[in-house]
Amino acid sequence: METIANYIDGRLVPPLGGRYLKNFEPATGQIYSRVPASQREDIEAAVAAAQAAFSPWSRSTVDERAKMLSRLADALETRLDEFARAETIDNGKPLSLARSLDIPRVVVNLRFFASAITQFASESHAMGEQGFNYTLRQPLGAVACISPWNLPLYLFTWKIAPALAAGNTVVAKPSELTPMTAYLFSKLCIDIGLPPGVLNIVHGVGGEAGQALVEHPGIRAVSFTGGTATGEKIAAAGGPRFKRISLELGGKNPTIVFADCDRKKMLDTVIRSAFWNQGEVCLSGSRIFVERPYYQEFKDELIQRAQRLTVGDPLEPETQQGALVSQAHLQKVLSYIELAQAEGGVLLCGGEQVRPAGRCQDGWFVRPTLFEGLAYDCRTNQEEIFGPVATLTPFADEAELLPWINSTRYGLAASLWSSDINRCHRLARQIETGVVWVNCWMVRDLRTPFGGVKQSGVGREGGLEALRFFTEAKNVCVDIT
Ligand code: TXE
Repeated sequence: METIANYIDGRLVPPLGGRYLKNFEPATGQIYSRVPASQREDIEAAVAAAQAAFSPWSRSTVDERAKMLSRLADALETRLDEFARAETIDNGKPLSLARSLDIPRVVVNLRFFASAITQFASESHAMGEQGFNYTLRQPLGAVACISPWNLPLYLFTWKIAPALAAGNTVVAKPSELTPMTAYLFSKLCIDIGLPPGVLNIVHGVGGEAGQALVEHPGIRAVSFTGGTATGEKIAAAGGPRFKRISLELGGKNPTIVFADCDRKKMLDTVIRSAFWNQGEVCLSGSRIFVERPYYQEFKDELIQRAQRLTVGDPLEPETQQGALVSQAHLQKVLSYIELAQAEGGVLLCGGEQVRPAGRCQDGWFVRPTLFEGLAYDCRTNQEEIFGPVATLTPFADEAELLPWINSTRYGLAASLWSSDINRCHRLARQIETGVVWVNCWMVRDLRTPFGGVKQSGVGREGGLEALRFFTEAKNVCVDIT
């Protein structure tokens, strides 16, 4: 059984307290490795290493930092299959997805910020004959990146890449449920010669290692992706310590289908937006609103497609739906399926745990599930389930639809389907989310601002927004009179 190590000051080290957590393979329900249960003293060591590395790293040239990130991307690209397999075993997602999306996106994240930092400019404000101002964008120091389990290395690198590119040093804590690819990544950092202390990776439980990291006085900023309840704790710990905080939290995203849309393209996409990655995506379209005249036809087609999705061993090439990340999460999703029925929902398909024959019989699988007949404001339609469960609701017109869409405490993303261009622009303005996709879903241009409103988060990631988050603006005012 593999024992995962922390990566501190350029070395792989055991947790100082010697405690470990069990790491499970979701597809089999079996323990397959051990993860450090790091504590405050491990965080102390990692922050000290990051602080010591800050001066040389922040003074290195933009080209030097870009080169390091590119080297990491190149090294990872040659080991794509190994990383994809490790991600699948650790998280439960289909290998086809880890191979085509997760790990290629890691390479893109690293390359994108290697390039973006070379284009990162700052402002200048002229004051006529009196002089001028210019803005320096300086790195903050040691920063924390805390990432979740649903897109493990993808979201991990989405945070560390801009932080490092901007000249900060990092203490990162991956989710304790999916630590493996971050561990493999730490070996890659050693292989390519990343200077010690620039990136430190500490594994452990959120409430222990994560909380100690957020509270540490040496940490200047915290970039977090995870659940809204955890986001609240991070804001509560970081706020009074005046840390800069970016929070990417949950979602309860509407998919809005008008009868005049391109139906083939829409159906191909909606089936993915509802069930892709087992619905464990903050952007997943879990509330599907359909214009009434098209409702019955849409419903019949979506049910058929959902029933055709193959659920099973994520390592098998034909599998489309893998396992949920943990037993606790499986129980959470099943409890929402019960709740939906108690709230009067009509089960259209799925609604049950699956026990595939063979090596995955004890894994944590749920069949893609659709409900109809639920009020827009019931708990099933208001709370984030984060599993393969979506609801269908017919609507009459925009006036009826809008309050329903905007009724949740979340506001991350929406996907809007219609060929009426004016309607699309009109609704895009009125939907209360940080991202609106028109006639698409999950199309990502990494230069765009990414994040949510209301309880979906604070701040924006992506492109210049991320580089601005990880730098401090200093105005230098020059009087030339
Ligand atoms: O995630 P947590 P959980 C949602 C989804 C899911 C729910 C709970 O609805 O069912 O959140 O998931 C670290 N201080 N999302 O509890 O706890 C933790 O170790 C510092 C949406 O598994 O938010 C991990 O590294 N860190 C989401 C990270 O936070 C703490 C993705 C995320 O875990 C901490 C995941 C603390 N006090 C879940 N407590 C999205 N937005 O994509 C935990 N952590």
